Amino acid sequence: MSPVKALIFDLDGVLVDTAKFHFLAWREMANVLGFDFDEHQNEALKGLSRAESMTKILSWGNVSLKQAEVLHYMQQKNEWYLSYVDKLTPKDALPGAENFLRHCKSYGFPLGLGSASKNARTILDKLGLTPLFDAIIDGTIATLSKPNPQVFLKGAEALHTPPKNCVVFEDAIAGIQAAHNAEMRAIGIGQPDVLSEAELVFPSLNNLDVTTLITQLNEEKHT
Ligand code: B16
Ligand code: MG
Repeated sequence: MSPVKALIFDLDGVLVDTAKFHFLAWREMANVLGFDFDEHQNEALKGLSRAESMTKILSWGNVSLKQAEVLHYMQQKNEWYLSYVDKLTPKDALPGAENFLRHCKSYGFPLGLGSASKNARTILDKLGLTPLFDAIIDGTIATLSKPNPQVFLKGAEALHTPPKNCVVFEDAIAGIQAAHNAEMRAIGIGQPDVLSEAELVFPSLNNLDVTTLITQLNEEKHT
């Protein structure tokens, strides 16, 4: 059993709920293009890159655009999205997130962020969480989307820790798969039926104890 030496966190859905802002901004764009989509469809966008989300949304509306228009609308969506992000404060971190990060740090674990978002640093700054991270790998550094393991492998490298000694916290199925593709163990944050591929699943980071969690992980038959 490989000892746990470093922890890597996804951002959206684990530390903060920015999915609702992505939804509002993408929906604004869809409405400008003459169609609509709902929150259920939005679930399928979680963890996807901006460009992949754009492709999926345009297919829902049966809209085809020239490449220059695609870039224009993605930029417009990002501006709308950032206008919501701009209002974030430290109180918007998900329940228990900051406490858990501090608790893990107090046990000496190096912490990494592994997010597909190109806006990850802005969001962490708004939440006041940036100083807690020893490495931040975001969508400006990782070019291959989850379930590709690139974002987490780069995180492990930046934390000077072999992948097998890293544990990932993720809310998206593709993110759990990315962790496993990196030969890391994955803790799901969300619903057990959705995140059944994860070694362990919790509803949130609230009230988690890192030593108990590692004990449970070591008892897991899949590890
Ligand atoms: P941006 P995560 C992801 O963040 C979101 O889940 C996904 O919905 C979004 O499309 C992606 O970031 C890119 O975000 O447009 O800000 O670059 O879950 O990997 O932290
Ligand atoms: Mg996520």
